Amino acid sequence: MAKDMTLLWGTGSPPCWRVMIALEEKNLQGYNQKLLSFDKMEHKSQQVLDLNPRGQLPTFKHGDTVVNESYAACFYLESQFKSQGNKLIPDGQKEQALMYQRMFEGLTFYEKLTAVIYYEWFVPEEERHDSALKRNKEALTAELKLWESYLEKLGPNTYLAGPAFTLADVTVFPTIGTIFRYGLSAERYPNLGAYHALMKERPSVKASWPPHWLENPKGDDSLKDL
Ligand SMILES: N[C@@H](CCC(=O)N[C@@H](CS)C(=O)NCC(=O)O)C(=O)O
Repeated sequence: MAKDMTLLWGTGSPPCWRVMIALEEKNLQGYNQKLLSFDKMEHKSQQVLDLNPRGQLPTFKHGDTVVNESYAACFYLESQFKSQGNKLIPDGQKEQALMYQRMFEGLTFYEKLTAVIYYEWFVPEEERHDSALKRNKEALTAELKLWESYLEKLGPNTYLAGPAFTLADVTVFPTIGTIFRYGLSAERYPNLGAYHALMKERPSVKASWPPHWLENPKGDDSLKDL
């Protein structure tokens, strides 16, 4: 089945990682995949642009259907392969509402993360200000405290929307994994630390762990003081 799927992706990209986790959870291993290099600007190659005019990764195709946005691809896979692999949208009214809520808050979380870790990539040198980066770090810290409190309220060994693993974990974990890669302190954020440890052991997450993180297990630690 997965032979008619193609994923163009980049290592360490949280949006790509979301789709890779979803594919694993739905037992869709064996899809065609091509690892592209952002450094070499391969995300702007004709192969990508033909499918994705934004020139972004992930770029994903199933048969002749293209679904590039990572959230869209995750919803699409769950809906098309409902009874295959793990069920990713809970039936319960409260659990479902919380899942949607956390998924879309996850976009804000990701935006606040990138405003810090990709600051130099996003902002040309002459427009950078220490005060702006400081403000972005404060906004990320406030966001981290919010997620820490969400997990604390749910209790130990929880996923983001309650006791079941859902699309909220598929879409938001790559952000949390990246934050720890950049040195976030599990002592200062014990609930996020426990969640990160739980998710690291999940087969879908292990199978899709960014290859360059495996090669260099120690990332930079620019978020260690948040
Ligand atoms: N909203 C898109 C975002 C994808 C995205 O931002 N991808 C980044 C890599 S993490 C990218 O390709 N950036 C290159 C660019 O925008 O030119 C999604 O969730 O799929």
